[in-house]
Amino acid sequence: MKVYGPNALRNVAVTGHGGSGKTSLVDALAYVSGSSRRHGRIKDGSTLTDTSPDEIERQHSITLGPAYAEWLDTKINLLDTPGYLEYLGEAVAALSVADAALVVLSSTAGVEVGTEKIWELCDHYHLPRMLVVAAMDKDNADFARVYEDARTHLTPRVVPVEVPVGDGRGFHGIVNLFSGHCHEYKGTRGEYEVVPVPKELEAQVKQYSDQLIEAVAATDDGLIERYLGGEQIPRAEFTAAMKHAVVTGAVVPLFCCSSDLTYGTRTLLKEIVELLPSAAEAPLPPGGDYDAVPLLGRVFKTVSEPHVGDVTYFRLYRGEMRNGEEVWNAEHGVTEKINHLAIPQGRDRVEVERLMPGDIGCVAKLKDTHTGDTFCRRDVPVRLPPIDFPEAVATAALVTKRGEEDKLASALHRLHEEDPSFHFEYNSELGQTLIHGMGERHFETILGRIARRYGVSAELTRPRIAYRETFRARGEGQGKHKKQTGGRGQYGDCWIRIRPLARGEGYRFVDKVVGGVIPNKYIPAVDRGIQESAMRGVLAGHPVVDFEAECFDGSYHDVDSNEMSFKMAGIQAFRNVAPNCRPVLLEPLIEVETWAPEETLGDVMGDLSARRGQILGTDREGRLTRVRSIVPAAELYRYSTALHSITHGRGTHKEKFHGFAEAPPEVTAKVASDSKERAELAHA
Ligand SMILES: Nc1nc2c(ncn2[C@@H]2O[C@H](COP(=O)(O)OP(=O)(O)OP(=O)(O)O)[C@@H](O)[C@H]2O)c(=O)[nH]1
Ligand SMILES: [Mg+2]
Repeated sequence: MKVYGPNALRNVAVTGHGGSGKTSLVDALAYVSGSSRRHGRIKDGSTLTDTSPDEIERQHSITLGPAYAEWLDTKINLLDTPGYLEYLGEAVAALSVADAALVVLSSTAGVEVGTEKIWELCDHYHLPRMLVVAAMDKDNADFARVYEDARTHLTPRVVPVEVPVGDGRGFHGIVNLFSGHCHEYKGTRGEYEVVPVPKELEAQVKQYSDQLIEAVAATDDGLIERYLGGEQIPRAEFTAAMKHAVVTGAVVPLFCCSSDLTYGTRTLLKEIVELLPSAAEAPLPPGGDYDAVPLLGRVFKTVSEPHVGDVTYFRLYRGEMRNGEEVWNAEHGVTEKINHLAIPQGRDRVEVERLMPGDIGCVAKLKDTHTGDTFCRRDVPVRLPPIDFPEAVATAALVTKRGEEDKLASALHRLHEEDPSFHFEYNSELGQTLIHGMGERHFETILGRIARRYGVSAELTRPRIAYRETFRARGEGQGKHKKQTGGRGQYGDCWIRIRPLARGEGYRFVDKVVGGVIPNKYIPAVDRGIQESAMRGVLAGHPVVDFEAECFDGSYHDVDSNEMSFKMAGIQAFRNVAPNCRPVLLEPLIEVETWAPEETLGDVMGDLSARRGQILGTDREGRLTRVRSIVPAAELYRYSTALHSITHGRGTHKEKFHGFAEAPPEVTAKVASDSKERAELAHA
């Protein structure tokens, strides 16, 4: 394999909404360039970057897939990303190491939610972009409409640089506005013949050309003067100005292609080389001054592969890396030996002796290196800021067979290191393992991997709810603990008053004992007893909160009293008094923000009401409407799945803990009876 230096490298994240044609395009580009030997197809499960069994089975991408295409003495690294929002973490990882993005638009659907989300992320990472309308050969493909859509919903700076000849099944050529040539496609490797521009397209070509030249000239004072003076701008000069406009984001060029037919792929390869920044030109990652750092690389993906073990993918920013060398992982403080240094092409790895700065490589069997880590030299340690993985939006509980809990935890741990967009915890209050991530589809993928790779089967269930209890009335009473069993006895006696506190105030203990009726040293024991008993609940076994307990009287025995006896007295007192203080159940409430298209709003709000949600308000955000609501946590299980189906995949949501509120009587009754059942089962 040829060695490419930073000037001859392009790092491009191929992104867009789910199913827009990214994987097919990456495959076609690699194939047409000659860097990949066959032209794979989604339906045959033979593409370069959808290689895992679950990707092949579901026919969509789940993880990011690295590939490359060599064209015009340049190595174009293509990072194929999944489009579905459940796997957004993978797209974020790719964007965080790319120098530019190729945003793929569906020729039939145009701009979709995923496109908008990706667009925001590209803004966040300040990435130069090219847009491409893929699958132009599909029935109902409509280039003009998609262009209009991109202009209104993504950016007014989008400018077509190509005009398709024929839409849908009739798609057979492309007019290139740079050259003014019309390409008529022949063959299956993007080959074409130059033919005259069809008469019926002349007006359109003229309009788009003028628009393109004006847009580019406008970014350069000298150029605009010459253009307005009627001068023809030479091609090389125009390309340089165009590149500058693309890199600064002043212009976003729009292309079109068909990956299935390979039409338009050669131009796309050429324009990636000509218009997108090289690894030498692209800025170093933000977060520090890395100019003088001799070695800097970022791990953006790790995956454990059958027969190979862990494979680590990284982007090198500074310094060369040689096979057999050692690097320092500052995150985990370990020296890692680089063995089998390779360049990834889908699931294949082309072994190389050295990797140049700017390139993307992979290495097998590292000791302790995970997604997001930084490679550097031990004498100049650096840690790049962490990758901004998206916040979790869904939670579920996991159950596994008895005795498999440890295996499950260690499998989840391994997988989390590969995919930091999910995390998990054992919640001791609920007695459940909880998983937080991007949605049920994400969880199912994770469970599938755990089963296949580690042989642990687990299922998703409804998470238990962390209810609380509190009081609505005051009460007072005694707790007396007295035991006389042969030798030394036990004696503790206290009187307490309980008073409700405001929501969120927690627990307060007040010592009102006078005259030493309970010796000072035993009073903390009474407090502990009350707290311990309150933890076990009154109504339904959930911790009691927001109340004050005041100890105001009691008695003791010179010989038999001790701390234990007064703790028992505190427990007794709470048990006696609490049932008379009108205990109530508190349920956790979640603040939910839902984004949905206007036309689905009725259904979205109806669904929230059915979940006992209280709508706080709605407002417009771009093309979507945001609905703010407060919904009981108990009603939110599988909300992301429901929202997905109500909005046909276009809705998203965020959750944030809001607080506790008194549960309605029917909920209280149900929770209390469930808790009684559980207690009886436990005693049986
Ligand atoms: N007719 C036609 N179909 C295409 C073309 N490109 C992709 N498709 C089809 O469109 C569907 C989606 O293509 P993918 O390449 O998987 O799209 P993707 O953007 O990678 O999808 P995700 O990974 O799920 O986000 C598949 O059924 C493809 O066969 C094309 O050029 N022409
Ligand atoms: Mg894909």
